[in-house]
Amino acid sequence: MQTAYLKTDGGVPGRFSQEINFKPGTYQVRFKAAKRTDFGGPQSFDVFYDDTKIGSYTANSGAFVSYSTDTFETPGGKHTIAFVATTTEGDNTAFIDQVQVGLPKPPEPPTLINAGFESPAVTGSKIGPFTDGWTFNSRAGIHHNGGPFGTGAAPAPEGEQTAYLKTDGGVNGTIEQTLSFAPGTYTLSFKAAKRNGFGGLQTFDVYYDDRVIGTYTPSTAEFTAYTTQEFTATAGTHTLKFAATSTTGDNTAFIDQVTLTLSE
Ligand SMILES: [Ca+2]
Repeated sequence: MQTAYLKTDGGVPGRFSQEINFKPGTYQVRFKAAKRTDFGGPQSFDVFYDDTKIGSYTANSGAFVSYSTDTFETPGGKHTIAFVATTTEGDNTAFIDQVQVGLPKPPEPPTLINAGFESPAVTGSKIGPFTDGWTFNSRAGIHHNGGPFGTGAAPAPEGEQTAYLKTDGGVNGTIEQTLSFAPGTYTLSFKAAKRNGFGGLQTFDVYYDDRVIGTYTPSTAEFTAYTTQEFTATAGTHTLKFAATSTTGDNTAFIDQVTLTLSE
């Protein structure tokens, strides 16, 4: 029924903390965080064990997402776990809930945030730049069934909204998301379609960091399933990106139902 929140407002970053009586050992803090929607900017924050920073985070989705800190060792006794906001300007809020201090768990494969582009909920469309799990540039956005693309957009294969990647005015759309990966070999799957009855075909590349793991040109208005090449991720944060590559004309591809799969 309740969450904590960390605000930055009037240049004062929020902070909350708790002193815990530890048994000696290795621990990790786990929690869920979400951003405040439709007001202010994303809040970033650090988590501390006493004066040791054990993680830095930015709550950039309106839905709660699970996070785990780095592991830390304690000799036992009383120590303080603190959550400290790090933005210094604007009026930014992160909500934090379900904080647990526990034994470390092995890293889990990451979960894409807003994988079906259902957030933010729009009645028509919303063009970037904005961030909601994914970061959309000025030629990418979210489209609702029946929105301004009209019959040019097939109904979303998942939910009621899709992403779109445009090229126009010589600027290419990009949609990207940075995730904390567990090591392993992954593929990214998604569905894509072209815009019907207007403009040309959109081509786009899919990236794991700087590496292209697939190049696509949806040629029908019906959504088609695609899967990238396998890519091997190391532990740590990496970025998945859809980047339009057509350079002239007014071209649009719709994308939905993105799935990240650990294959081994
Ligand atoms: Ca969707």
